[in-house]
Amino acid sequence: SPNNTWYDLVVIGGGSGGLACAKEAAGLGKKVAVLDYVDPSPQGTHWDIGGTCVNVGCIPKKLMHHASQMRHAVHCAKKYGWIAETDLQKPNWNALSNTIQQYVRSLNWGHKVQLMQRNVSYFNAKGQFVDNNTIKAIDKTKKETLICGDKIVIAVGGRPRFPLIPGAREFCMSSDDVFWRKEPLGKTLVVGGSYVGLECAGFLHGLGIDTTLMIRSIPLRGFDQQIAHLIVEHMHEEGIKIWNSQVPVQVSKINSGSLEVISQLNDGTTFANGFDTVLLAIGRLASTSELNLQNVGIKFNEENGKIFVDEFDMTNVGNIFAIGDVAVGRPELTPVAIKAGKHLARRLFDNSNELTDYNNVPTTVFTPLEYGCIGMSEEAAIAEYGIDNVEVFHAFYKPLEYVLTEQSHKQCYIKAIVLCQSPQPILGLHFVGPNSGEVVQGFGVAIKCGLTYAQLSGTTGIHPTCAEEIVKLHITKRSGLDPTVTG
Ligand code: FAD
Ligand code: NA7
Repeated sequence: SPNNTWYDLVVIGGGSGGLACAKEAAGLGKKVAVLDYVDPSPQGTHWDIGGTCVNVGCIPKKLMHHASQMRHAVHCAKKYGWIAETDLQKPNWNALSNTIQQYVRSLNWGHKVQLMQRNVSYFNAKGQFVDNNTIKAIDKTKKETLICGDKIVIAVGGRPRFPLIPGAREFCMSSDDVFWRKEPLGKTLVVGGSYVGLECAGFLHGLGIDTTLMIRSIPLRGFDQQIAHLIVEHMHEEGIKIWNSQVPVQVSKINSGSLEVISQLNDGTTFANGFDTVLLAIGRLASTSELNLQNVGIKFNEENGKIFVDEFDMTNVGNIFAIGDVAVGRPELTPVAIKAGKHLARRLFDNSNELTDYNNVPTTVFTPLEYGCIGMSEEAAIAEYGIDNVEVFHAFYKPLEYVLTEQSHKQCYIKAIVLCQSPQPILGLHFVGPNSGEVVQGFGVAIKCGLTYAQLSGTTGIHPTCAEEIVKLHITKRSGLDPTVTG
């Protein structure tokens, strides 16, 4: 009955991880509650159930990326004999964002239906710990409900971080806002060298927006740096302005209504520039500051709010678990959060002992030229095994689909990092080119199975594709030979 507020499982956060965990537990016959609540961004943007991926992450991002890739479509079609009067300039932003938002709303609705079908109780309310079995749920009218659970799962994810500089929260947006904006952005500055910053700068430029990307140190920290630089070089050649080694120190609104950004170089020099929009992508903070973790003594990292967990995703409090972006040391990716949620529910309620494998997780950066990878970067492999024990096979190749349209293939590159010691397992695979995510997914399966260089080379290619260049890799970096693929 609605008055009975005791559950087998209470999940705080209805995003990728929380929903997966709740649905799995309900499927195992357990009584489950999910709380999901979205605090508006400093710019006032808010959204419905489903979390970051559905509303302000993977889904709208990939759709914007895809839309931006269409810019060349008519131009290229003409080369293939299609008759078109004009080239595409820029889309109607309002039409594009409406289409994406409509789709996102259909996903929100789908999540609610799925919870209903599995008899999961959904509370559109913010959760806070009272004690280690009791959660206070506060809805938008400030009404409070106490919800009790045997097991509690924290899956609250994170939100964009804002720098402590004048004007950041008042005048700048983040990835939480860009997908929900009704009006076109105008001349835009994107700040941050993370994948989120690069992807946003990439699709905005592709959508015909005058775009500048500001990077404080290196692009894509943690990713293979040779590839990171190829990606940024490609963005620069596409026409995105790249401003290196600087940070914004102040943002203010000037009379015309546009924004003045004061930036500072490493040597202390400052200068001012005007933009219509400033998008900050300088990292994320876990959404734990209002959970009252101290009420139950849950240990977390003071710097980024992330919760410490063991290999079973358990916090230091025995009946409380944390999964997804909110947990320390987990790759911040949707499929990782979903797997963690499902596995946790099975361990808690189905006598399973299967753990989530947080290693060798494939991923793709959806920059204008996509970058897919799995496993170690070249520098990480060398740091771990020593330069003499690592062989790097590489190739610059030309996608067939680029030939007739004279698109630049300068940065289309592949490398496999191989451990020299028999049986020569592949430690890392990096692919830059069209449809990277589609290409790397299958190789991810092989690497999880322990793929060796001999097995890779023993595989027959599919012709004519870009992916076949991976099984054809044979030039080592050490040899110094030209890695350009010729016919
Ligand atoms: P979330 O999905 O963030 O869900 C947490 C939910 O909890 C949210 O709805 C939040 O509002 C709610 N909440 C927070 N506090 C409370 C509270 N106290 N009470 C109730 N509810 C609360 N990953 C990929 O795999 N591929 C991609 O292409 C990709 N692109 C991305 C692009 C961008 C711009 C961003 C920002 C992220 C992207 N990610 C991508 C990462 C992915 O979105 C996250 O890893 C994933 O959503 C994490 O899931 P989660 O369940 O941990 O948290
Ligand atoms: P990351 O990966 O922490 O990246 C943050 C980026 O923003 C990074 O390029 C930082 O540069 C930059 N940054 C940080 N603070 C500032 C300030 N104050 N000014 C300018 N630039 C700044 O964050 P994400 O949340 O985007 O990535 C999440 C996950 O993606 C991460 O866990 C990885 O698995 C991949 P820096 O390199 O520090 O100089």
